[in-house]
Amino acid sequence: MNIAERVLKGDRLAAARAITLVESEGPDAVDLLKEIYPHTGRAHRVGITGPPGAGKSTLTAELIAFFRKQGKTVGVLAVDPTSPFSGGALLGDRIRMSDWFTDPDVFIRSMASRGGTGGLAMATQDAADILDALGKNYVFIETVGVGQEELDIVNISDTTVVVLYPEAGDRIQTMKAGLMEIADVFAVNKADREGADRLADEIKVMLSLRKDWQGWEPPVVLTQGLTGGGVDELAKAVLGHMERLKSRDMLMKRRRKGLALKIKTIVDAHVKRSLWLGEENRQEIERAAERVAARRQTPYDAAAKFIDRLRNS
Ligand SMILES: Nc1nc2c(ncn2[C@@H]2O[C@H](COP(=O)(O)OP(=O)(O)O)[C@@H](O)[C@H]2O)c(=O)[nH]1
Ligand SMILES: [Mg+2]
Repeated sequence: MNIAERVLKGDRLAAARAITLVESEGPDAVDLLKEIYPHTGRAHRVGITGPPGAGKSTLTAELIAFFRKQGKTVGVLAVDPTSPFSGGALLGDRIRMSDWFTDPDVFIRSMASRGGTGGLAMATQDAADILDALGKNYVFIETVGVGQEELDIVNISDTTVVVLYPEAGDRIQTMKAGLMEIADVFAVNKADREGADRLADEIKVMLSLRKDWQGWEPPVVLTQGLTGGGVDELAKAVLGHMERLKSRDMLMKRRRKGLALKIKTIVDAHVKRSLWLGEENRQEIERAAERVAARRQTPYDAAAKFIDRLRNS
């Protein structure tokens, strides 16, 4: 049996190897995805994003507990440049991510960050497909919500949970705009601390100013990662969002949007690569640079001329 067949049979080791393949972006990965793809699309993909230290990993570990109690299987992809499994590593925590390492129905993997080229989002999406093919009912994707690449989470998840916490005030201010746009569900974590209610109210006020939620107003759930408080409600909000997507025929629409972006990204990368592979195009650019340096042409005219030449060739 090849790796793809083993993944489809539920072989965890094969899934781990398959994810390493997509991380390395080789042709083997393309073949593998071709084989598993008809068997994907079943898992509910849930993005968990928010600032570092908000409690994403802690809440994810709690959500795993919720879904495992229902007999569901779970995959977790942690895209965290710092320490993906630090969540709940401290004494006194109820459930830690690492507590799930030995459960055969939970698959946890951290994705290696390769310097924000967009390749990480791509590999993460492929990895989600692999866990989907492996038969996981839910795939959680944890990312740190800073910068543009991480906001890609919205394009690879069916439901996006934004985790915030009271002390993060300033940082949240700067990220608010982006995070407000992408959240399907808000978790105001560390509800045991002061300011949680106020933050939840603030979020609700901001949400009320928006009009284009298309039939889904993101719930704001107070959670306590350390005690598990509010986690049932959070899980139900996530499930409710999926229900709504399905009942309004929005699931396919949402997925198509994300997939269109992915196809474009693949085409972009291919075009870029093949464009500068040949000596001829590179030399043409060198000659153009001479003309521009001699002030006979602007860079824009040179580029337009180059594009014209490509079109006619
Ligand atoms: N006080 C308090 N601390 C929490 C809560 N949830 C998580 N933490 C702690 O916050 C820290 C960061 O949690 P972690 O899950 O690693 O955050 P992540 O970076 O968003 O994944 C850890 O020390 C957790 O134990 C909570 O509800 N209340
Ligand atoms: Mg984490």
